[in-house]
Amino acid sequence: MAKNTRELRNIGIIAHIDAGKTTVTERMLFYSGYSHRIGEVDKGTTVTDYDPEEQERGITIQSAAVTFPYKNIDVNLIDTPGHVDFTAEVERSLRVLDGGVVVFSAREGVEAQSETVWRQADKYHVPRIAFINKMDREGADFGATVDEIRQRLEARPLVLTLPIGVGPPHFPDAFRGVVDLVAMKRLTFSEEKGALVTADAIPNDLVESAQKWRTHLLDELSHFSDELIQLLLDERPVPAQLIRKVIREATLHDMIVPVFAGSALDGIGVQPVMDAVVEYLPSPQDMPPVAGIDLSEKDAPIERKPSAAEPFCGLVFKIQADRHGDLHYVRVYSGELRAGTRVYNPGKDKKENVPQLWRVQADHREQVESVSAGDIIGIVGLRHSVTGDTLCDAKHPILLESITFPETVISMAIEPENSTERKKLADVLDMMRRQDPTFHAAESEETGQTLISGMGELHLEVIKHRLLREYRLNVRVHNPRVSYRETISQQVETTGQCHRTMGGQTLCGEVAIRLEPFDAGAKPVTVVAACGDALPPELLAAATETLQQQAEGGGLLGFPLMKVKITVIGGGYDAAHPNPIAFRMAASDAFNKALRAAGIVLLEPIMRLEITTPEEHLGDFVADLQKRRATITRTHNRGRNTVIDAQAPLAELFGYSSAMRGLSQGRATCTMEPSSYGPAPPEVLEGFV
Ligand SMILES: Nc1nc2c(ncn2[C@@H]2O[C@H](COP(=O)(O)OP(=O)(O)OP(=O)(O)O)[C@@H](O)[C@H]2O)c(=O)[nH]1
Ligand SMILES: [Mg+2]
Repeated sequence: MAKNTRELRNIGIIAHIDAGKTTVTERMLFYSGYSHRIGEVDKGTTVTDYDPEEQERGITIQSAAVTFPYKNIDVNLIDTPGHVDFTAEVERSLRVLDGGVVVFSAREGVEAQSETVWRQADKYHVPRIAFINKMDREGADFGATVDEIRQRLEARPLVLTLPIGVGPPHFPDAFRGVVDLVAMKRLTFSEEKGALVTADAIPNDLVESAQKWRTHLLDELSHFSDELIQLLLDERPVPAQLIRKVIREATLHDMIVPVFAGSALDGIGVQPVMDAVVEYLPSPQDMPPVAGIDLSEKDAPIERKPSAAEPFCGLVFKIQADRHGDLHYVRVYSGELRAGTRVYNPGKDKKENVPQLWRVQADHREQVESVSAGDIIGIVGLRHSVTGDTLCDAKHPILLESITFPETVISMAIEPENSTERKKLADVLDMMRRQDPTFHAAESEETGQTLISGMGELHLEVIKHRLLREYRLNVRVHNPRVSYRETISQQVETTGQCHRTMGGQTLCGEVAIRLEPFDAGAKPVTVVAACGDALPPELLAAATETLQQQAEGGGLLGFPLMKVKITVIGGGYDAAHPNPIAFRMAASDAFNKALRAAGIVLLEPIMRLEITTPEEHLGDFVADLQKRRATITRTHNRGRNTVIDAQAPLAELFGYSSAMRGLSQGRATCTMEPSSYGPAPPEVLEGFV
C-alpha cells in the first residue's frame, strides 16, 4: 500500500486500436518485477487481457487495473481498449486518472481513434506523455508521427528519446536503441526482453543529430524557465536535473507532451517511459482539489483537497461482476476509507456498508484494511451504488459530478426459448447492465423479446458470445438493427386536467406545460419549472417527477425521446384539498396531449467515418458512400494515402468493413464512431406509424 500519495501515480494507457497498449503494459509489469514471465497479446498470455473473449480476438475489451511498484512509487495503471465500441471504458478511466501514456504506432501515426482519445484526455485535463511504438516495423516514421501530434492534435510534442535506426532486426539499419536527450546518452536494452538498460556514450555518427534535437529541446523548455534561459544566454551547461524539473512543471500544466520512441514488442525504449511516469506525471497530491456540490448548503460549490486529513469522498467509476459478487472500483479523492465502516451515497440518499476493500491486480486481488486520498480501490458489498455515484462521509456530504456516457446506436432482439431461460437471461442481462453503462436491455411484454442495445456491431457481438458461450443460454438472437430515437418537430403548450372522484375523494388538478425541441442539455430530456410560486413545492415536484418518468418511457412510437425540454408553466389546484396524485394525473394528461400535438420526428444514429485508402480507389469509395446516404466532409492526403472524412447513417453501414475490403482489395482501413442523431428518411418513419 502507498505510504504517501506523493509516492503514487494513477495512470491510464490510451490509444488507437492495436497501437500496442497491452504490450506496453505487459513490458512495464515485467520490468517492474510484478510479473516474472513476459506475456504476448498474440499468444493470449498477457496479464491485462485475461478474459477469454479478449485472448481469442487479440484485443482489449474491458479496461483492466494493475498496481505495480517502480522505483519506490506505486503505479496504479489502467490498460484501456482502443476499439471505438468500448470508448466508455476510456471515458471513465480518464475521469478518475491523473495522467496518461498515449501510445502511437510509428507506422500508422495519428489515427482517427488516437484523436478521439486525445480529445477525451483534453476534456478531463489529463497531463500526458506519448510513446511512439512499433519503431521496429518497416515503414515506421518517428518524425512524421511527431509532426502529426503537433498538427492533428494541436499539441506541443517534446522529443526526449530519439530512435536509433528503424525497421525489423534483419534490416541493416534496424531499430536498436534510443538516445536519451536529457542525459545525452545512448540507451540499449539487452537480456530477456530488454530488461537490462545500458547507458553509454552517443556514437559519433549520431552526435550531430542528437545535438540538434537537444538544442530544440532546450529552446522549447526555455519558454517555461527563466533560469534555463539565463544558462543558455551565458552559454553555460544546463544540468539534467533542471531540465527534468522544467519538463515536469510544463507537463503537469498540460503545456507540453514528452515524447518517447520504442518497440514494446522487442523490449526497446519502454523503461524511459516508466521513468517519465514517475518523474513527469502528477501524483494525486499534485492534483487540484476535487470540486462538487454541498447538498447540506443549498447545493453550494465545495472542494476537497487530496489529503487524508479531509473528510472522505470518492467516485464509483466501474463495476465488475463475478462469482464473488459485484466489485465497485472507487477513486478516493479525499480522506480515508476503511473496511467495515459505513459511507453515504448522496445522489441516492442511501447509507452503504463497506465490508471489504480489495486491491485489484487484473484477474486476482488482495484484501486491504484501508486506503487514503489519491488511491484506487475495489469495494465488495455495496448494494445501491452504480457507476458515476459519489460516496462520502455522511457528516460531510459532497456530490461529485457523475460520468456521462454516449447514447447507444445499435440494437438486437433476443428471444429466450422458455420461461426458465427467460429468468436466467434477465439475471445475466441485469448483471451486464450494471457493469457496462453503454449497454441497455429492455423486455417487451408484447413480443416476449428482449431488445439489447449497445455502441456498435462488435459490442453486441461480444455480448451475444457471452450469452451463448459463457452463460450457455438457450436464446435466439436476431440480426442487429439501428437504435432509433424520437423527438418533436415544434413547440407546443398544453394543459392537462384531472377531475375525478376516487374512493369518495375528489381529485382536482391542472398542469400547464410547454414542450419544445431543445438541443443543449447533457441529458436527452430536460424538465424544468417556470411558474414562480403559483404551485406549492410538493405539487410541483409531483408534476416534474411524473413528466420525467413519462418522457423516459418514450415517445409516440415507443422509442426513447431526446432533444426535448418540458417546462411546467402553470397550474391550478383545490386549495382546500391539494393532492399530489391529482397533479401526477394532470401532468401525465398534459404530456400525452403535448406529444400528439408536437409532431413526431424519427431520429437515426449518424456515424463519423474516416477512411484511409490508396488514391486509386478514391472514386469507388466516393460512389459507394453516395449510395449509403453519406455526406463527404473532406478528402485530403496523408502520406501515400487519401483520407476521406464522411458522415453516414449507421443503417447504411452494416457490414461496411467487408464492403470496404472488397472495394480496395483489403488495402483501405476505416474507423467509425457515433457522431449524432439525425432525422430518418420518411419511408422509415412510415414503417412505424
Ligand atoms: N512489430 C511490433 N508489433 C507490436 C509492437 N507492440 C505491439 N505489437 C503488436 O501489435 C498488436 C496489437 O498489440 P496490443 O498490445 O494488443 O495493442 P492494443 O493497443 O492493446 O490493442 P487494443 O487493446 O485492442 O486496442 C499485437 O499483435 C502486438 O504483438 C511493437 O512494438 N512492434
Ligand atoms: Mg489492448
